Amino acid sequence: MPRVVYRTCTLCEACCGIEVHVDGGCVTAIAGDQHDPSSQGYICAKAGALKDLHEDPDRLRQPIRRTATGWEPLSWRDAFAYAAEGILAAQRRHGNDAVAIYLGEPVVHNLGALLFGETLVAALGTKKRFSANSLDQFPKQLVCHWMYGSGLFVSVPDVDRTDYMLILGANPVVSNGSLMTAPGMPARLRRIRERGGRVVVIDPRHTETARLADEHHFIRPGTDPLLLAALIHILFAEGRIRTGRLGAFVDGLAVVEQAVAAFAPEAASERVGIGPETIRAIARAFADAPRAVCYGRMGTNTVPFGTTTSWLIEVLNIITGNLDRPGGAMFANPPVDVIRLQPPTQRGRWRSRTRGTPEFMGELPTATLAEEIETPGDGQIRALVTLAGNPVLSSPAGHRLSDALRTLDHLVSIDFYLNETTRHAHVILPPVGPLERDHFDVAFQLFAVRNGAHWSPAVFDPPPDARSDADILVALASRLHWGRGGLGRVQALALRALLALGSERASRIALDLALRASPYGNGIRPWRNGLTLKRLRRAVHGVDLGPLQPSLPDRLPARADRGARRIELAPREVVADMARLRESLAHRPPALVLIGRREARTVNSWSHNLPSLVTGPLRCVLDMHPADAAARGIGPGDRVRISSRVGVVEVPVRLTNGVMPGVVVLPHGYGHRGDGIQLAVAAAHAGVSINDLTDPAEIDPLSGNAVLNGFPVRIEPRPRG
Ligand SMILES: Nc1nc2c(c(=O)[nH]1)N[C@H]1C(S)=C(S)[C@@H](COP(=O)(O)OP(=O)(O)OC[C@H]3O[C@@H](n4cnc5c(=O)[nH]c(N)nc54)[C@H](O)[C@@H]3O)O[C@H]1N2
Ligand SMILES: Nc1nc2c(c(=O)[nH]1)N[C@H]1C(S)=C(S)[C@@H](COP(=O)(O)OP(=O)(O)OC[C@H]3O[C@@H](n4cnc5c(=O)[nH]c(N)nc54)[C@H](O)[C@@H]3O)O[C@H]1N2
Ligand code: SF4
Ligand SMILES: [Mo]
Repeated sequence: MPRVVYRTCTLCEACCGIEVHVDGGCVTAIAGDQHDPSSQGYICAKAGALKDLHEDPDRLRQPIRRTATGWEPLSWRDAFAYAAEGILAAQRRHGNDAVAIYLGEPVVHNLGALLFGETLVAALGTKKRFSANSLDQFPKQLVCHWMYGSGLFVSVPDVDRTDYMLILGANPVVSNGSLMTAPGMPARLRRIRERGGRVVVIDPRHTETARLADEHHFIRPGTDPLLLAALIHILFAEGRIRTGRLGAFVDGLAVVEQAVAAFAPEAASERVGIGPETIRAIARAFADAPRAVCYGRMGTNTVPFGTTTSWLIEVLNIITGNLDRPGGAMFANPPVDVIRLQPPTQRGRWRSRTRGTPEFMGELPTATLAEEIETPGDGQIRALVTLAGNPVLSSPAGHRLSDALRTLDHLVSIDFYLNETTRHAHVILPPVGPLERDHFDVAFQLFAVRNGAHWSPAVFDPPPDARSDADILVALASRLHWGRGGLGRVQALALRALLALGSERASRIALDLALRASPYGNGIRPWRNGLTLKRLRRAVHGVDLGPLQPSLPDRLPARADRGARRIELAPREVVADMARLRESLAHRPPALVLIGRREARTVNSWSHNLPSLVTGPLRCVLDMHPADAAARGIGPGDRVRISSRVGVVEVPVRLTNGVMPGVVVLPHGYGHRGDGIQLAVAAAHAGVSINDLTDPAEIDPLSGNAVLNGFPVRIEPRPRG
């Protein structure tokens, strides 16, 4: 019988509502759900690939173990025992911190992995936790931790009500928005202009987003903090500071004025690559707009001044009175209030053994993972668990990490692909695919531009003897606990309850309680008409919970270091970093720097095995300005050799005026070449990995975030023969 299941797409942060049309065990079509209040029918080209993923013959459906003669299937029982044994052995011999965990990006698109990943981390009892967070948005989260009191209390651009949107280092038309859950960005940007507003894009590339903007300015990679400091400098110099009602609970305005004093537009302009008069015009237009917002993403985070740049963006929004007001930068009020349900975020409880960087939110920088494995001594990593991650393609010097993984005593990968990372595993525990499990977005409602909630039921029953991420995590955690007893009493009781209920029922109960406890819920009063899981499940298209509301200072998270609910406009460590920024003005910039690129039909490193996403022309090509090419004797379509401090790759070149001279652009997520991967389609579109060039020695010193954009490279024509 044909049927339709309504749910959300789990492939990116937009969380679009989709209709999955099914006949028997087959997906017949995937369409946008017109009745989803958030996405209203919008989907991108990737949604249809959920069908490919469901059907992918390369997707692992049974645990496998590496043997001297190749991979060997084994039962779940044996797989869990084998996985746990190796971890326990390493911990017995070398201590808990000899076992690390890496959590990849898809964890946040997976309710079970999000909830029970924490259970596994607790059972491991290790300080060696790594994730994609430190390859991505940690700078922004650290700034929110310092300024607002929680790394999870993240400001979001109110794109639907703003009159002026200044976009730095983000390409939401292709990425579909990040730390901004806003499906259908092209239409939302167009509507800003239709209502008389302006969209201004600052990017070293003339991006797909820039094409929809009123203004686009090239910027030299990594210099956004200079531009932002100059904008703020102008606002102080011209007496345009208007904190409005925020003034009552913001501290540190005078410190900020001091901190930007040296950054007049004339001082910054040359390095930034934007003229002083243009910088002045942007500052004035931003300040004069009735409602304005500055929004920065990957290009402002994965750079040497990631934290300081992210801070200056918040400062610009606050000193123009645009924080916590419609059309500015606002805070979502999610149906599962993660901030209230979790202990406050922390930093600096321990440090990286090799680099001395402080832990943030329990994590160490992923840029240090390889050296933590390589460097002998107390706390050397001997065993690793990867959960939904492919750090060999996604982290700096991935080729070096690949070699390091080979030396581990034990690697357990929870993943449904045999890819560049998991091929080094001793055992792979593959979960079901996204259509075979329920889902609810806990993470992305925190970043939504409009409050809402959507329950996504499984489209198919999982195949017999299959396990979800939740099942796998709980089973592995309990085996570790039985073997070592690492959990505290409360956690051990919770684990027992989990095992008794089953992870699926346990997640539903937890979610129902969280919804009831939220401002939209009925508490436990059955006569009140609030949100419960039952009601949510009946609303198959999802529910709208209204526009974002001003909510400060009341909702500023309570924090240990300050009694009152106040905003710290000038956190000490970022202010101190302004000295480093000043010094950077004196450095000679490299002749050629490399930045990344996302393309419409990719999902980081793991979409290239989905046939519908790899059709069309070759996409792992280097974009280069014709003048830079001519200076090096390079013609269109030539293969070139790119070298950085850490590696060399060869790719074809595409000449375009759409990049700034002095900047070259390569997409990430490619490089499907290693022996022993089981990705037939991806291997035919292998490309090269940009992360064989990125340098793990370069990090943002405050957050430990990796530098993935704007690093120096040399480019030569490939030697012939
Ligand atoms: N140079 C450069 N590097 C980058 C970036 C860049 O812009 N430039 N971007 C960075 C960013 S923003 C991110 S977020 C990271 C991503 O870094 P990672 O998360 O390490 O890498 P992904 O490519 O997302 O790989 C996800 C893995 O999860 C598996 N997977 C998918 N769904 C599931 C699931 O439901 N359960 C389980 N168990 N596994 C699943 C896939 O098979 C794949 O192996 O890459 C970063 N790396
Ligand atoms: N199609 C697709 N969508 C995705 C993903 C994907 O792989 N493919 N990945 C998802 C993930 S994990 C994330 S985190 C988001 C990321 O979402 P975005 O941040 O919106 O995506 P990016 O394409 O990385 O955009 C970064 C932009 O910064 C620019 N840039 C680079 N360096 C600088 C700089 O120094 N200054 C300035 N001003 N700009 C700079 C780049 O040219 C690029 O346009 O996308 C998500 N959505
Ligand atoms: S934008 Fe595309 S990939 Fe992202 S959630 Fe929507 S349909 Fe899925
Ligand atoms: Mo990301």
